[in-house]
Amino acid sequence: MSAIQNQPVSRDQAKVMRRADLTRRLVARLKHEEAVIGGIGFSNFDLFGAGHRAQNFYMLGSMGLAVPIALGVALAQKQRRVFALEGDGSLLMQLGALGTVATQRPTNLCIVVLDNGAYQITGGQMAASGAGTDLIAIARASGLAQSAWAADETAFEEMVDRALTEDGPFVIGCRIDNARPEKQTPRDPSRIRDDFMRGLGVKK
Ligand SMILES: Cc1ncc(C[n+]2csc(CCOP(=O)(O)OP(=O)(O)O)c2C)c(N)n1
Repeated sequence: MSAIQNQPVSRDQAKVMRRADLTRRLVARLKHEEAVIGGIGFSNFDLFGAGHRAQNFYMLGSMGLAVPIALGVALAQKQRRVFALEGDGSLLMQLGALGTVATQRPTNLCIVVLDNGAYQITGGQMAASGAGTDLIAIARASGLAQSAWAADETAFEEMVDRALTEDGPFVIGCRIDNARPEKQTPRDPSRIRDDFMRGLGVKK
């Protein structure tokens, strides 16, 4: 049994949820300047759409970097909880990051995998996850025992609460829809970097 969810469900059993709604639910639970890294794809658009926070970083341009960036922040600032919001296509491009997280074992890191089975932002091409590749099974096999699919929104919130209060690393798998994002992140990478560094207290 996974430590992060009391009643584990398979990817097929997990409810397909609204990506923007899940992102809002996550952000609403953050009270202690937790860092959130939104990966390329619609995950960072929805993170911006949920309301800009100084501790948000929006990855533009490169797939698969939300987890490595979040890992770096988690290791550098162990007192801060850190979330990575990564699309399934992007995580598939950087699967080795899961083994690196398992090796480093940051207790303050939670990876949220947003799985729509597709590369949505580039036109909805099917990803391996859409044909049965189970990213939570891969996370567990990579050494991340506290990995589970969120059965529904209530389970997702419970899992986020555990990630905010208990020792990780955690991986939360979310089946999500293909809705268009409500907003787009302004494309200004150096400003995103500088704002984030200020938000983490490492730049004046
Ligand atoms: C190395 C690399 N390959 C391809 C692209 C083009 N690209 C940008 S986003 C994206 C799809 C991302 O898929 P996913 O992470 O599942 O997010 P979604 O679009 O479904 O929200 C692709 C193929 C890229 N930016 N970088």
